[in-house]
Amino acid sequence: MKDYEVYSSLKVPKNSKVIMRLDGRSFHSLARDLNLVKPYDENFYKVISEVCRDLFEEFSPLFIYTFSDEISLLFDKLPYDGRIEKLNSVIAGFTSSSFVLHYNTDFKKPPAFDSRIIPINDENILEYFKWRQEESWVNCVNSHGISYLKSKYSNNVANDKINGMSLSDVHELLFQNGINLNDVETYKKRGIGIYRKNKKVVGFNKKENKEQTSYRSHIYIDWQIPKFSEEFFKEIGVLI
Ligand SMILES: Nc1nc2c(ncn2[C@@H]2O[C@H](COP(=O)(O)OP(=O)(O)OP(=O)(O)O)[C@@H](O)[C@H]2O)c(=O)[nH]1
Ligand SMILES: [Mg+2]
Repeated sequence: MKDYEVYSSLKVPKNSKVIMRLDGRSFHSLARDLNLVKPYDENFYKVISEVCRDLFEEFSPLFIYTFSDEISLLFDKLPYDGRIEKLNSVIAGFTSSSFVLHYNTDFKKPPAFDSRIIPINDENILEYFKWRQEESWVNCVNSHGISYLKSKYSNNVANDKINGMSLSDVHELLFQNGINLNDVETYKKRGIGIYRKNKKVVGFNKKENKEQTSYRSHIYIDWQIPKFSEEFFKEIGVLI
């Protein structure tokens, strides 16, 4: 019967870095069911950031990036010998359970995340994360735009209006009405990064009878990430 498990030996290419992207299933409905604050729900973002910490501790990626209901993990070494079925199912399952544990509320339906695997070359890592960060900005402008329009018009009219507008139109509309997106918190515009950072630890060396400085790495949740650049990825040790 094992012969029927035709996909179980499918693996990611050897020696390739890999990005896994998870996305909340029907989180539009989940946001409605849980009465999430629009356009940005601070508690939801805190929960997602803790899910990312769990993912980092469990699977040791190089870097995680998250905004809205999506999470991208960059790996250089993969668990399960790179087996695609294992990776997609275990990591999506782990993410969903972590989300439920951290949310600690009554859900109408069990939340789930989908998962995809993207093999990536070093040269394309920056491009990938810039692409997702650009999407985070689009999401920021549009979600503020639709919230503003819904405060003035019916849902249908607001949806029609925003569909006919470019990103800069929405930006301008918000600005004209006293909402300056420059003043919005960084994580809403650029998302959140999770990576290892060195912490300085000053101890006392009894043998040598003097203070000693060492560095210990810890998982850092960066709510103030810059616009992604080569320098940023070099600084956090993802690119050389
Ligand atoms: N109110 C509120 N909603 C949020 C927030 N973050 C994410 N969402 C919701 O999550 C959705 C994510 O978009 P998508 O992933 O495209 O839509 P989805 O409903 O999850 O659909 P699928 O991913 O295709 O299953 C948004 O449309 C919002 O409705 C938040 O901070 N506040
Ligand atoms: Mg989704």
